[in-house]
Amino acid sequence: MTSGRRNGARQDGTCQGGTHDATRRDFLRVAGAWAALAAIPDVVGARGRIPSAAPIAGGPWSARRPVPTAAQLQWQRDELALFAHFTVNTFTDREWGDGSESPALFDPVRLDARAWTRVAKRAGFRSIVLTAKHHDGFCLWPSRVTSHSVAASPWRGGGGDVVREVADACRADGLGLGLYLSPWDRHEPSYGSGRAYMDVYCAQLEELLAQYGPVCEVWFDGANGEGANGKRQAYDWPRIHAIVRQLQPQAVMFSDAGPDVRWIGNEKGVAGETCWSTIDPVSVPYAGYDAPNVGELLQRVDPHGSVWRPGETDVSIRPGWFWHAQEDAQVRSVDNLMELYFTSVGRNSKLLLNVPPTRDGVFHPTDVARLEAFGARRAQMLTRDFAREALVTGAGSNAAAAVDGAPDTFWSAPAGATRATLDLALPAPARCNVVRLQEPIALGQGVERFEVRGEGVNGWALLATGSTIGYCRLARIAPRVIRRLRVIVESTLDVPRLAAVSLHLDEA
Ligand code: FUL
Repeated sequence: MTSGRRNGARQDGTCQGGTHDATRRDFLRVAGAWAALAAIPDVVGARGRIPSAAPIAGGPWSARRPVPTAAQLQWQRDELALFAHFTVNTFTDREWGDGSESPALFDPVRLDARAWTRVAKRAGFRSIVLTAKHHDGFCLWPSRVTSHSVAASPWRGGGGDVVREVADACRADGLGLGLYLSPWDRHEPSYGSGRAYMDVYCAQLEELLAQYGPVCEVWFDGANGEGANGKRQAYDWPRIHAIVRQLQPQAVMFSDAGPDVRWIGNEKGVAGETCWSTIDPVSVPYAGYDAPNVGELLQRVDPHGSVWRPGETDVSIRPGWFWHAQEDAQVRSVDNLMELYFTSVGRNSKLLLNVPPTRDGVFHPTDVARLEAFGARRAQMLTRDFAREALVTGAGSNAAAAVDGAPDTFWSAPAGATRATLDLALPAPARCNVVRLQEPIALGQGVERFEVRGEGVNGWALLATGSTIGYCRLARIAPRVIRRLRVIVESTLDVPRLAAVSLHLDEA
C-alpha cells in the first residue's frame, strides 16, 4: 500500500512470469517528487483520536507513555487478517489496471464468499480486508457515483454486490470486515481535479461505511499516480478520516501514516527486529509520503514517539497481489508462512496475508491447503505451553500472572526498577525451540532490551536476546530440554512488566 514501496507490481501493471520487479517506490520516483507536494499533510492524526497516555507509577520516567485505544488493542490481539485482492485485474492478468478495463470482463461465476470466510476462520484469521476498489477504479459494489462497477458487469446479471456478499459471510462466520478503497483511481474522470474527485471518493467511502454493517478496518493505500490528463490529485485526509470516525468510530484506519495503524515499511512480511508501536507522527506525515529510508523507519519507528500507531505487515501468499495462473506453483510453503508469522506477529506487528481469489471467485486449492496447514501448525505449536503453571519468582507483584495464560494479567517489577529478572521452574523438563514473551500493551510498550536464559542438562545457556517485545515476541532457539528459565529485562522505558512467558515446540 503505501509510502513508496510495494513490490507487487511492475510499472506497467503487467505480471510477467511471477516476477514483480518494480516497487511502488520506483514508480513514485519515476513520477517525480510531486506526490509530497500534492498530498495534504495530516500530521496530527485522526480527528478526535489522539491516543491517551498511561500514568507511570513511580520510577524515573517522568513522561506519560502512549497506550492503544480499545480498537487498536483488539486489532493487535486478532494477530491475523486475510487480504483479498480481487477486481478486473483478476481477469486481465495484471497487477495494476489502467482504468480502461471493460466491466464486461468481471464474471466470477462460482463466487462463494462463505467459502472464503470458512477457510479464513479455520486457519485462525479474524478478519478479511477486501479491495472494494483498487487503482483501476472498478467498484466491487454498485456505487451510485460511478457506472464503473459490478452493476455494469455480467456477474449475477448486473445485480451482484461483492462487498455485500463478503460482509454477510464475515458476519455469518464471526469475522471482521475490512475495506480497501484506493484513493488513486485511474478510471474516474475527475481524478486530479482536487475537490471534485474528493467528492466522488468521499461519496464512495460513505457508501461503503454506511451500507454494510460494522467495518473493523479501513485500508488506505498511499499510491497516488498521475491522472490520464497529467493532473495530480491532492487527498484531503482530514476529510476522509472524519468520515470514518463518524460512520464507523470503532474501525481502525491503516496507511503509511495511520492514523491508527501504520504500514510496516515493506511488502516482504518483515517487521523490524526492533519494532515499536509508538511514533512521532511528523516523521511520516501522510499516506504515500516518500523519503529516503522511510521503509526502514516504518519497520522500527520510535520508542519516544508521542502517538500509539502499531505496524501492520501486509504480504501476499503468492508473488503478486492478484491471482495469476502462472503463479499457482509459487504459493508460499507452510514453513515460509510460519516464518512470516515469526517476522510479523512475533515482532510486535500484525500479519495481513493476501490470498487472492481466482477468476471463479474462489480461493485456489493450493492456497486453501497451505492456509489450513499453516493454521494447524500454529495451533500445534501454541497450544502446548511448557511453561504454563511454572513456579515463578520475581521481585514486584503478581509473578505467577506471567504463566497463567491470561493476556490481561501481568507481572510488574517494583516501581522505579530499570532492570528486573523473572525466574521460572518448569513443572517438568521439556524439549522446546520457541520462546514467547508478551508485554501488557494496554499499559503501553516499554522493554528496550532483554535476554532469556535456560537451564538444561548441560547447565545454563543464553537462549535469546532482543530489543523490543511489545504485544508479542517470538524467538526461535536451538531445540533443547529446559527445566528452568530466566527472563531478564535489561533496559526499559517503563516499569518492567510481562503479561506472558511461554515455551513451545514448533515441529515442522
Ligand atoms: C500497493 C498497491 O499498489 C498494490 O497493488 C497492493 O494493493 C498493495 C497491497 O498495496 O501499494
